Amino acid sequence: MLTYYSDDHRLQDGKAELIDGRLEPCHEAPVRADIVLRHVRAAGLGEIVAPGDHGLAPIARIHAANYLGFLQTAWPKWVAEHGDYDALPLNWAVRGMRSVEPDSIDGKLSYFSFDAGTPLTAGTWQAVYASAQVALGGAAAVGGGERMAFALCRPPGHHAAGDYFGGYCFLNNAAIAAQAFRDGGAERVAVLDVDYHHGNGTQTIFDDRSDVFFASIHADPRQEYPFFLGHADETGSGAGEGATANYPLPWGTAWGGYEQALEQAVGRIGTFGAEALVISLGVDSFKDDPISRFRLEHEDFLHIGAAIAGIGLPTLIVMEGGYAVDALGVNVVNVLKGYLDAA
Ligand code: OKP
Ligand code: ZN
Repeated sequence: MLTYYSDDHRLQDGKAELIDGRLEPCHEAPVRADIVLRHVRAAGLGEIVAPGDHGLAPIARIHAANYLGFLQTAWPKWVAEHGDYDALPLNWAVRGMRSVEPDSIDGKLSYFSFDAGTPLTAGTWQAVYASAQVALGGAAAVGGGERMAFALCRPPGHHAAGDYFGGYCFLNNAAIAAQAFRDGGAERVAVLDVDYHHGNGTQTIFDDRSDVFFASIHADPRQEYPFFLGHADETGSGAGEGATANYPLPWGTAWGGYEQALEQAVGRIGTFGAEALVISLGVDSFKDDPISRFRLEHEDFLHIGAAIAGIGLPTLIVMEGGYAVDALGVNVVNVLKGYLDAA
């Protein structure tokens, strides 16, 4: 297998996120990708490849032009207004308020985001652009005949929608890759999101589309972030009715409960008839994850990999979350090994 990777992920190195009422060091930090890369190398899983530059066009297939413009110009505007420190939005439009894009940088930050856990920094654009390129490099390899590739994306992407950031995500790498498969000739594409958190961005992007099936297994939004999407009765809208499947699970879920949801999701993807598969791979379902409350063990990630291989489609595995840094490499490599052993 091939692993796609770019050193530019380091350029997103935020100082702090607002979490549980405190400003704390960012969980989504460069060390995450370093550890995963080291374990992929040590396990001898194959070559590490640079993605090349596939340009802005495949990103603009998913993200709105005004949002991409905002991401590329926000930093100097923020510095001019406040100074050379990370930007965080602070308030949002809720029921009864209007969605009119403000002129000031503080207003724009709020308009294009949904939480205060996702600092925009000097290097954010370059890092998220590179992360999207990593996904596109992997998609090109799979489109070109590789059975599976691993896109070691960082920052992650699945919380980012067409025109807003949040949940450590700015560009939706998995959605960009899924669209690249479509534009490369695949009639139908499936996205399976196994991150602990619901992939609200990906779901929103493909909600009304019948050509991209989205399935997500995640902590119940009644209990867990991102709170406002991911319920079981969300099944897609318009032409996309029936092309979304959500499997919310309670805090404390261990392999027994997880496996049942995974089997159902895999079954739905099988009947959808996709020609390519994108996996949003979060390993924050691990028992020791510092911000999550599932109870998966190291070995359960082998089973996730095997289940993905069982779908039998050309597959791009895209890195999303996972914050138990010491365990991150083992858990990700277990998914990859589980896949390779079963394929
Ligand atoms: C990104 B990904 C928990 C607050 C959570 C944001 C979590 C983003 C997760 N009390 N804040 O899906 O791994
Ligand atoms: Zn997550």
